[in-house]
Amino acid sequence: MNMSTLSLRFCTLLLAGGLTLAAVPSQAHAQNLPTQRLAFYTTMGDFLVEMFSDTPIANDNMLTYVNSARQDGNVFHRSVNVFTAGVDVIQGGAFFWDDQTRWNAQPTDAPINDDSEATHSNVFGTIAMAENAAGYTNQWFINMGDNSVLDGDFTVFGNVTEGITVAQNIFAQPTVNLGALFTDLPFEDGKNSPPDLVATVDELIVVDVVVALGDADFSNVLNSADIDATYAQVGVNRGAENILFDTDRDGGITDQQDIDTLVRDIFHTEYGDTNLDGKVNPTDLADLTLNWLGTGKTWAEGDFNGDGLVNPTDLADLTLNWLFDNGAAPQTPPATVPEPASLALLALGGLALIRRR
Ligand SMILES: [Ca+2]
Ligand SMILES: [Ca+2]
Ligand SMILES: [Ca+2]
Ligand SMILES: [Ca+2]
Repeated sequence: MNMSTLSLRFCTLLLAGGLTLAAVPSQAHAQNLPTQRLAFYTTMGDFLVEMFSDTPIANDNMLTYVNSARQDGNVFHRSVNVFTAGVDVIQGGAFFWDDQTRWNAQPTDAPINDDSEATHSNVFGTIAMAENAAGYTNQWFINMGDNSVLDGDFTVFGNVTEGITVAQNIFAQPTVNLGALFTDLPFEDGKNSPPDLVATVDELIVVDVVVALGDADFSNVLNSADIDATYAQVGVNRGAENILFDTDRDGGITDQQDIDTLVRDIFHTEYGDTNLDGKVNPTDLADLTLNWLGTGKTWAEGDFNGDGLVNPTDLADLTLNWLFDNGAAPQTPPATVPEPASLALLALGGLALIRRR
């Protein structure tokens, strides 16, 4: 059976069973999936934080601020070293600068408890919750040396697993004393003029955005739009610090392997799962069916290979992963049982089509 024959057969089946398929409710195409990795994009480069699995309170707290964009645009407001403060630390998460309103504090939620504070040591390259007057809220610091003297006082919740040289470079910048909360404010060397005042945000070291790894469209939710955004980068080489689009870390080039990594390692699902609920089932087939032979379609609409078309190649992906289930707790009511016509179609597709990967 060639492709056009299959297409014809599929259309025939659609005519027979499409109305039933169309009646299957489509789930929202946005799942806020758990992640343990956060990408920090700063004005001096990017780094990746992997959160520990045994610090759920601190992790959830961090994700709450990340997913509400309250970790975006904040400055590194404190940089101290062992000679002046007894510890080597760069700190941020709480304050942003606006050229009109000047210093602003990010809104915070109620303080959290700390968890497993003595489990992880404040060694070089770790990240910990910082405490302000209210307790643990949105501030964090990166240990730029062995700060084990702090152990027991702060929850160390992760490691900088990539881009530690970026953090080291930030740590190496000069600081000025602006008093109050900014007695050790780092500037990117050469950009501060005059050195003891802030005139524009360009003089500060800013964390432009923090996102969960995989959130390639910076929407603060992991969803199928991230796959589309990554497909849009295929063939582009964004360099070694390409955290979001080079998910397999092969040197900055975005290709199909990165899409595979995104789908499998980050979203923990397979091709065909249009709604990213961890299952390939009739709901996903309904999405593909509704967009069959359409153009300009998205991953959520059944275009699994990112070419904009929903056609037999995409059906093959769905077919080969049919009834895949990653075991995650269901987020919606159970899907309906596939109708006979759909099963016949899937069987045909599985036999006739060769997977592209
Ligand atoms: Ca997203
Ligand atoms: Ca790559
Ligand atoms: Ca699904
Ligand atoms: Ca396609």
